[in-house]
Amino acid sequence: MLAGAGALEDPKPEATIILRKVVSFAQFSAGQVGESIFEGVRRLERSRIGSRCTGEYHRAKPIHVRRPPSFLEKRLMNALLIYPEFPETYWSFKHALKFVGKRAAQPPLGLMTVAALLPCAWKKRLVDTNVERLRDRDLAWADVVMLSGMHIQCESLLAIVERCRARGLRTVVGGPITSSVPAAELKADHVVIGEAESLIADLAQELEEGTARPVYQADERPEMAASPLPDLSLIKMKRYSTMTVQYSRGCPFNCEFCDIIEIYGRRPRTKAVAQVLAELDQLRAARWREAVFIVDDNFIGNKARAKELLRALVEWRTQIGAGFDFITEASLNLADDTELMQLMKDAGFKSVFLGIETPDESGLVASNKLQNTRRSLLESVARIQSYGIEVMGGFILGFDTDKEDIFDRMVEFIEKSGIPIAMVGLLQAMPGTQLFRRLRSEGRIVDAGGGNNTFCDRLNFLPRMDAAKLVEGYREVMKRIYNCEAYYERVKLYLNRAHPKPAKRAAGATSRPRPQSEPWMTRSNLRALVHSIIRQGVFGPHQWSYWKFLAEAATRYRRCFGAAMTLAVMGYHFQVMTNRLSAEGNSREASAMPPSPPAQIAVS
Ligand code: B12
Ligand code: SF4
Repeated sequence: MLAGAGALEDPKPEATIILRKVVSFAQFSAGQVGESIFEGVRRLERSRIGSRCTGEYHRAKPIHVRRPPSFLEKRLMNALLIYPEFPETYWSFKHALKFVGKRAAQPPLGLMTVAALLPCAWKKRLVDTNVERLRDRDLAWADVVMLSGMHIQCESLLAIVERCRARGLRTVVGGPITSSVPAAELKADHVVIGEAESLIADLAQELEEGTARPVYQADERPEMAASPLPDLSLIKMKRYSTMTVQYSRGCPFNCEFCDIIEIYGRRPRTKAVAQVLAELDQLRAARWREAVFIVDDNFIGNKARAKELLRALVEWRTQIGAGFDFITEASLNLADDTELMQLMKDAGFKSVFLGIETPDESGLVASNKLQNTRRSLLESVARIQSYGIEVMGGFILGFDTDKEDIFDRMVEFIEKSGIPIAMVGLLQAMPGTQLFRRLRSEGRIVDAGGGNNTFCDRLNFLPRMDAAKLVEGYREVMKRIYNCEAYYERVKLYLNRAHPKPAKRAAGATSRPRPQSEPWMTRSNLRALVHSIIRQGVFGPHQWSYWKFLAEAATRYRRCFGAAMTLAVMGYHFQVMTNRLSAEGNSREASAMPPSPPAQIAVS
C-alpha cells in the first residue's frame, strides 16, 4: 500500500512541522475538548509516523516549510478569516437544514486550510457569516482580514471588504472567486489567484513587512502533499450538517463549460492516504460522527488512487465502528467500474453527485462531455443506485443544441432516473472557461454572470433558443420535477433500487452484506422527523401527499426509513425554493447579479 519511499528528502522538518501544527491546534482548542483532541491527534501522529517516514504522508518537502520566526512574527499578527454569506439558492439547503437545527451545509474548508498554512505565531479567528454574525469587535481585533469565496458570494464579500476599508483594515481575498472576477473589482488590498499552498509563505512574510503586492498569482499547482491538516479548531462544528475533507483536486475530462479544469487543472492531484486518514482522525477526535463530504472535483479522476483510499477507508471504518457516511462528486463513468462501486459502498459512501447535464446526446457531444456519451445514461444511474448509493444529478438547460422539446425530455429523464435531488440549472458561461471564450469570439457574451446557475432566471450570454422561452421552460421543468407527487415517486424509485427488499437483494448479482448495520433512527433523524411532521404534515401545503409518503416510508420502506425521511426533508427545501422561483421570479437573485443584461435578453 505504501508508495514512493525514495522521494522523501528529510523526514525531520516534517515531524517538526506536524508537531507544531498539533501543538497550535491543541492550543486553539478550548478546555476539555481541546485536551481530548490533543490526545487523539497525538495518538494518531504516533500511529502514522511510521508510514510517513516511508514517504506515504508527505513525499516531497512541503512548500510551506517556514524559516524560524522573525522579530515581526513574534508580534503576533491577528488574522481574521471571513467567509461571506451565500444567497438563498437550491444549493443552500437552508429550508432543510432548519429541520436538523443546522445553519449551513459545510464549513469553509479553503479558509481552514489557509489558516493552517499561516505562520503558527499568528493569531487566527474565523467568522463564517453563514452561521454567525460578523461583529465590530471581531474587526477591531484584526490586523488583517482574509476572505475567501465563490463567485456567487460576491455581493456579500464586497460588502465585507467595504466595511473593512471603512475601518482602515487591510484585506486579502482568495478562493475560486478570484478566478472569475477581475482583481480590481474585488476592491481588496491584496488578491490571491489560485491555490495558497505555494505562495502563502511569501504573502505572510510580505504582510508582516508591509510590502505585500496587490496581486499574487500561483504560477504552479501544488502537490497535495503540501496541503496541511485544516485548522478545525476555528469553526463552530455543530452548526454544520456535514464536514469536509479533500482528497484530490482537478479532473481529467475537458467539458467546455467547466471552470474546475481551468482553476484546478486536468491532472488529478491526490493527497496521500495517510493525510486523509489524519483529517478523518482529527474529525473523530473532535467527536464528529456524521456525514463527511469528500469535496473532490471528481473523486474518481484517478481511479487507482481512489481505490487505494477506499480500501483504507473500509479498514478505518471497521476499526472505528459506527458513523462517518461519505458523500462525494464523481463522473458518470463510475458506473463502468464494479470494483469501484463496491468499494465505495463498503467504505460507507451514501451519495454521489454526478454531472449528467442533458439527456440529449448532441448536447453532450457539443459540450465535449464525451464520457457521458455512447451509453444509456439511465442504466448507468440505476447501476450506481443498485450499490445503495444515492445519485444526485447536475443538469443544464440552454445548450446551443437544445430544441424546444428539451424541457419535456429533461423532465421525463429525471422521472425515470430515480434521482430525487436533481440540480437543474441554466447554462452559465463562467469567465475563464472554454465556453466563455467561444461565446465571446461569437459576440454572444453579455456579462460575467453571477456565478450561480440554479435558482437563476438570467443568462449571461445570448442563447440559440429564444431567451424568454428558455427561462420559462426552465421554471416549468423545476415546477414539474419538484411537484410533491413527482418528487416522492422519484424517492421511491431510488429506494427500491438502492435498498431492495432482502429477498430481492439475494438475487442481485452486485450486493454483498453491508459492513455495518444502519441504525433505524438516529437522534438527528428523530429531530428531523418531528419537525418534518409539523412543517410538512401539519402546516405544509401538500399534507395528503406527505402523509401518504410517510405511511409508505414507515411500512414498505421501513428498512431505510432514515434515508426516506432525509429525502422528504430535502424535498421540502426544493419545494419552497421552486415556489419562490415561479412566484417571485427570483427577485433576490436578480438583485445580487452584476450588470443588467441588454434588453434583448432581460428575460425576467
Ligand atoms: C464543497 C463545494 C460546495 C459546497 C459548499 C462548500 C462551502 N462551504 O463553501 C456546496 C455543495 C454547498 C457548494 C455549492 C455551490 N458551489 Co461549490 N464547490 C465545492 C467544492 C467541490 C469544494 C470546495 C472546497 O472545500 N474546496 C477545498 C479548498 C481547500 O479549496 P479552495 O476553497 O479552492 O481553497 C484553496 C484556494 O482557493 C486558496 N484560497 C481559498 N480561500 C482563500 C483565501 C485567501 C485569503 C487565500 C490567500 C487563499 C485562499 O487556498 C486554498 C488552498 O489551496 C468546489 C470545487 C473545489 N475544488 O474547490 C466547488 C466550487 C467552489 N463551487 C462552485 C459553485 C459554482 C457552486 C454553486 C454556485 C453551484 C451552482 N451551480 O449554483 C453553489 C453555491 C452555494 C449556494 N448556496 O448556492 C464553483 C465556484 C466557481 C467560482 N469561480 O466561484 C466551484 C469551484 C466548482 C466549479 N464548478 O467550478 N459547493
Ligand atoms: S467531468 Fe465535471 S469536473 Fe470534470 S471537466 Fe467535466 S464538468 Fe468539469
